[in-house]
Order: sequence, then C-alpha cells, then structure tokens
Amino acid sequence: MPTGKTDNVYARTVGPPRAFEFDAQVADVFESMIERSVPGYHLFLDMISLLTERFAIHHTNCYDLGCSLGASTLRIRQHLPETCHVIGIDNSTAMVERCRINVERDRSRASIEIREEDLRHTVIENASIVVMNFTLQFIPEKDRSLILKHISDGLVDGGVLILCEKVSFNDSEQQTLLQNLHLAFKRFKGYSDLEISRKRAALENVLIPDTIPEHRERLGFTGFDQVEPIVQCLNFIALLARRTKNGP
Ligand code: GEK
Repeated sequence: MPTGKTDNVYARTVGPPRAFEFDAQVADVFESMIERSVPGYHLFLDMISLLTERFAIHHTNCYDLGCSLGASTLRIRQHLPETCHVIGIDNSTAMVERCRINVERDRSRASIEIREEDLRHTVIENASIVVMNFTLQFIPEKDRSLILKHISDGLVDGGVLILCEKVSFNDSEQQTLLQNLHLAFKRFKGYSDLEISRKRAALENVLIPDTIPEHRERLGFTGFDQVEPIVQCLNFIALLARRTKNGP
C-alpha cells in the first residue's frame, strides 16, 4: 500500500494555490500528506481496528465513507468477522482507482467492494460499523445532519459510528493555542512555512471544522444518544457514537 512518495504538492511557488481537490496529484502522495498533517493518524487507525473488533456483528455491513486509499477500510476488513461485508465509498476517481489496487493486495477474507460514489447518496443498511475518518469535515455543512440521520437509521442494534474530525474551538485562546500547535506539528513533520500557508489557503472553504459541542448536538438530534470521545490529538478527535434507544 505505501507509495513512498513525499508530499510536495504545495512546495511550488507558481501562482496562487487553487482550491484543494482529491485529484491524482494528491492521491499519489496522500499517505505522506495525511500522516504529516493529522497528528496521531496511526493512533486513529488503531482505534478503528480496536472498535471494529469490539462492535462488528456477524452478517452485517461495515462502511467506510470517504475511504481514500483504503487505510481505514483495510483496518475494518482485517478486524471483523469474515461473515461481514465491507463497503468503501469515495467520490474521487483517483482515490478509488488506487484504493482498489490496495484492496487487491490485501489477503483478508471478508467480502469487500469499493464504490466511486458521493457518500451523500449512499444507502446505509444493516450496518454494525460506519467509519468517517476525517471525511465529514469536507461535506457542505447543510448536508451533514442528513448524512448522520441516514447512518443512524441504517445501524443495526449495537451498531456504531466512528467519527474522526478536525475540530475548532469557540474559546479564542484555546483555538489559537491548538491551531499553533498543529502548525508546529506540520513544521516538525518537515513542511515549510510556505507549504503550510499555501495548503491552508487551498483548504479555505473546503475543509470546514465544527466544534465538539456542534458535533455532539448534531449527533444527538440525528439519533445518537451515547457519544464517547475516544481520542484527542491536538485539534483532531475521534468520537464513538451509538444509538442505544429506538428513536422515532
Ligand atoms: C483514511 N478515511 O485514510 N463523497 C464521497 N467521498 C468524499 C466526499 C463525498 N461527498 N467528499 C470528500 N470525500 C481516509 C481519509 S480523506 C481525509 C479520508 C483528509 C472523500 C475525499 O475524496 C477523500 O478521499 C476523503 O473523503 C477524505 O483513513 O484528506 O483529511
């Protein structure tokens, strides 16, 4: 799966950066990009493995919405019962092509399909695990609630949503502190100040983080009555969302 290619997409200085897209240029270096941009990325993947082992239920579907190259998809597949079916969804052609190659190489036995699809149209059914590993933040805000409602309606009893997101903070001091620590993390991982500022400009209005209270509120009114924080690494969090009561 590793391509070994280092991300230098924003190292070039020609012209203003255009809006960020998950195109072939990004897909080619995506592993390096996400590891060097998301503090604790591998810990989040480990939690997906652990939670899949704990919550996957025989003869159900397990979804990875926004699967990119399949890192989270394969963690799910490698940690569930073989009677489960794995469905990875991404709307980037470049990601899906590379993800399918990575899945081909994986020897685990649960059936799997990778679909090129807008996750806003994905029907979630008979699901015990739904993962959104840093994907909801790229969905227009107006569509986020409906997606979560579809997920909550599609879960079987005992099913869970694992939601990992970059977050912002209402308190300006806290926001500044965590944002600056995140910038320091990126420098620590070898990005130059130029690359950091060009990528930040490209992500403006593309990656829109919510606050933790906003996530909790949205999860609450879409049917998730139990929400546990599982990881926080600077301004990146994982929430385990469960529906324990039968809502309307
Ligand atoms: C990992 N989970 O490595 N429909 C389908 N896919 C979408 C949509 C949409 N509407 N919008 C964005 N995506 C992965 C990392 S990356 C996170 C997920 C990041 C896809 C998009 O094409 C991209 O592949 C993915 O969501 C987000 O564990 O880059 O920070």
